Amino acid sequence: MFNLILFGPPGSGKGTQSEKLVEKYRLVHLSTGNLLREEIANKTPLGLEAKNFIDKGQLVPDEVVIGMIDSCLDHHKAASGFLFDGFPRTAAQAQALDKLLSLKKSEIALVLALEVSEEELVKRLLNRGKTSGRSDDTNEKIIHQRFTVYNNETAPIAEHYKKLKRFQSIKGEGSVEEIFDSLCQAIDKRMKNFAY
Ligand code: B4P
Repeated sequence: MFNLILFGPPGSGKGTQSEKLVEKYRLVHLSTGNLLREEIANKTPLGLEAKNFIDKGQLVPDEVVIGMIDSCLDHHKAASGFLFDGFPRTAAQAQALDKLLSLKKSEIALVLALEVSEEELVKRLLNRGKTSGRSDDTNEKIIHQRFTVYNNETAPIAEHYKKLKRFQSIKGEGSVEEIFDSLCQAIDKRMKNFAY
């Protein structure tokens, strides 16, 4: 299996690039953001709980998202690889992911981190908020709260993957196609040297 994590702050283009990458590399796309929004749209108890956190710019509790990922991995037993989009976001989630993959005798092959300035991120998120109806994208205060959570809880887990030499930063500003090309180059290079 070839497992990839797309890493980066809110609005860095993880969702946008994931859609293109899963098509090209035939990976199963696991976006915790999309899974949570589906639960919210279906008004499930999990969705109602998650909405409270998302609306405030906070992370949904670890046990909720880890449980979701666990059951998704179970549903795709024959997958040739996964693209994790927006997961892991905390140290506990990163540890849980390592454990779940090792049970499948697998691991993370590569973490690609999209680098985008905060000014550009705010612009993109407010712009998406105009049409998406996403409550977490319309209020600039909530957007800044999401950046604070990212800097405190998510950014530090990059160290774990840097130690394993599985981490690479990618310039996340420019056209969607330019960024996609940079991501593909990094993936192709890693695939050549990865036994799976
Ligand atoms: P997510 O759904 O993961 O979303 P995101 O971080 O806001 O956005 P992403 O980086 O995917 O940006 P996109 O491509 O859409 O998370 C939402 C919330 O769910 C979190 O805040 C949290 O509360 C909760 N959650 C999710 N996962 C969790 C976890 N593991 N643990 C706990 N809680 C969790 O791009 C953004 C915009 O930019 C789009 O409008 C796009 O069109 C535009 N754009 C993209 N690329 C561009 C480019 N190159 N140039 C210009 N614009 C671009």
